[in-house]
Amino acid sequence: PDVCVVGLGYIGLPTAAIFAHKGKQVHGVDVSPRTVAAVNSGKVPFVEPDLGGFVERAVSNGTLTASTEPVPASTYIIAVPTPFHDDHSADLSYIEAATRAVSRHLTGGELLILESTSPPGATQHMADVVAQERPDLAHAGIKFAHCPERVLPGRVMVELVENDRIVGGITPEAAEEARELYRVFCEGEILLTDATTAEMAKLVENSFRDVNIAFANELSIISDKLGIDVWELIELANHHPRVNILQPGPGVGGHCIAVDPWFIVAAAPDEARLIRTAREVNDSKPRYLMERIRAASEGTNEPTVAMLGLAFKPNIDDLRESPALQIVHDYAEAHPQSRVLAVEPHVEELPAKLAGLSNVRLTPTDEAIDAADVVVVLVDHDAFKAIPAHRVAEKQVVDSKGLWR
Ligand code: SAJ
Repeated sequence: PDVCVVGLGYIGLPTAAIFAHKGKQVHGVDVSPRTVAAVNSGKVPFVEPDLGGFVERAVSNGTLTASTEPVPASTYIIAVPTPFHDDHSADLSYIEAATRAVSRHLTGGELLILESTSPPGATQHMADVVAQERPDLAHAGIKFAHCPERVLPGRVMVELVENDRIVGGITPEAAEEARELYRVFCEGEILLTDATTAEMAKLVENSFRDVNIAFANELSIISDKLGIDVWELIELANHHPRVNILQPGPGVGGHCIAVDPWFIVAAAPDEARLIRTAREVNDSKPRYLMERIRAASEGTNEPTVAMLGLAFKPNIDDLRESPALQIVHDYAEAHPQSRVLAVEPHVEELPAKLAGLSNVRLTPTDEAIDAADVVVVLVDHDAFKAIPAHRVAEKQVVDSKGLWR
């Protein structure tokens, strides 16, 4: 094949499918036999609009195949997870394992591209792993580059094509070659740099958003203390031509923005003071809201609390690293005498994390509001925005998203 993509998740599979769509011969690799079987039968094992059609067509016309082991190819793209350890430093074991698996098939002259979001130095580390595994190929012209993805889940097939991309090479030749490859489908600008700058660019983009959300979250806590409406405050301040404050909420979720800034902190612990504090501010927001819920239910024996939303952001069914889910779990666990009615129109059953708590029940929106002493807004799904304020006029309300200002 022309391209071998290792890791068929949220990034690897769309990338494999779009290369195949553009006529490249692509082989996908995943450690999960279930994922491999799904792809080989033209199916997508997760939810992403439009991806299904691309995969189905590519598999049926033979341009996309999959297996659990890499195969010889001229280019390898590694798109595996980079979780973090308890001390917040990056866990590179998936990248290392993928690189070792690929190493066995190298013959010289190949291009290896790291797409996984990675701490500074990870691309060089990949080169070091290959050097260690294959000393026989020390002068065989193997090239290494980092090309971070920046697509928004839910819009991946559009953003893959339209977004600008950064390509960082261990050498300028590696970057040039990677640019030629991405030109096949990328209609945005492709900007060249070195590998470490490319690694940092991705981390910095998500940290920028994290720091700005932390600013909004801090303002919401200050506003509560001063007895003013943070939503009105932000709206007014944003009328200034050079001010654009983001929206506060229950915290920051998902598997990117709440993770990536820690890689910068781990790389420069004494210097990354603002970035670390922003993480701490956002991570502490669930605890702050739990205290507000407790205060709102004070004086009510065995209070019934309606919790609106479990997802990590509006209008999706993704519960990964969701602060809303954490709040519902922690509150229910700490207050066994409370009856917790979890409302999430995008899921059909109580998520595993809540299933063990006997005082939590997945409840339809209207039923939960009618039964509640306290109504808590955790996610601003469109379905909740349609609820008129008079429906909660008689209730205690803790509104983390400013639904009923
Ligand atoms: N959030 C707020 N207030 C806001 C905006 C967001 O509290 O004003 C919260 C959301 O509710 C959510 C979290 O932040 O819990 C993150 O949501 P998001 O929509 O900002 O971002 P993600 O995690 O879905 O995707 C991000 C994107 N990065 C940037 O916008 C800089 C995406 O482009 C990246 O590709 C993706 O991370 C990634 O994979 O790294």
